[in-house]
Amino acid sequence: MSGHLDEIKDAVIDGKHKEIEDLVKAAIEDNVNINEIVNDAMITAMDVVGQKFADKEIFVPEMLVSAVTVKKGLGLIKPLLKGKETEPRGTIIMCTVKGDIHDIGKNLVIMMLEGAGFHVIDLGVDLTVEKLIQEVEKMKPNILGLSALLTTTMPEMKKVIEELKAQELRDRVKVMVGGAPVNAAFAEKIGADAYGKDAVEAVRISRRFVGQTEPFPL
Ligand code: B1M
Repeated sequence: MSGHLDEIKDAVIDGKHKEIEDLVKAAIEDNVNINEIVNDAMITAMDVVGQKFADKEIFVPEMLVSAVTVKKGLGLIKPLLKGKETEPRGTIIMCTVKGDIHDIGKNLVIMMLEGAGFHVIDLGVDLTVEKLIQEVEKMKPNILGLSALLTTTMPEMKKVIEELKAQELRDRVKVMVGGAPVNAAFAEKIGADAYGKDAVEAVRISRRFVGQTEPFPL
């Protein structure tokens, strides 16, 4: 691993939010691959942070400072991912489900989708089923993306899908689910259309889905 990647990874683990931007800038200037900065330095660092939290070596405040550090770093990466397409490929609503405020993964997926030319409506975190259904009816997206990082909030994804069915909207929108505790078997069990393992996979799936839904009534 290049020295830059080690430095960025350590800065995230140690929550050095004042230093992260200079470190990421330096890596970009030295032509370090952006995917490596994100995957091999930042995401790997968050896994270390998660393990330290599980082992009770650190607590919520430290985990939060690491999250802030990643967000600042990603802020510099975002403009570099912007795509060249002028016509949006399709519309995607993204959010983290009710009871869950983790948003780094969701934001990363959004950055990649926007870079690939999708119009993404970010509804943020802790989204109620009711609000989501309202937004689907109003914004008529091709795809609804749901993220969850807690095992306790995964059932919210099922609730959303059931409510889409109850409101006769299920055929009009593809549902993609993702987040660390989610897997393909869970996605299938709750009736989602796809499980996105990571941001790259989410883009691949979204490309496949656009144009495959029944249009919303006018
Ligand atoms: Co939380 N937290 N956290 N946390 N946190 C985890 C998830 C945990 C695994 C840590 C641990 O114990 N090892 C654990 C969950 C355990 C479980 O459910 N079994 C946990 C816990 C317990 C908690 C609290 C309950 C702690 C407490 O208060 N006692 C609390 C819950 C708050 C709440 O949500 N109600 C809490 C709080 C927090 C912070 C606020 C401090 C902070 C979040 C800040 C923020 O997001 N703005 C935080 C953090 C940072 C983490 C860890 C360390 C890192 C998460 C992360 O950002 N990963 C996490 C441990 C871990 O995951 N290793 C942990 C990096 C990110 C890029 O990965 O989100 O998986 P990820 O996204 C990936 C893929 O999953 C995928 O693409 C992304 C890029 O590859 N993906 C999708 C994600 N969404 C997708 C959607 C798609 C497709 C792909 O389509 C729609």
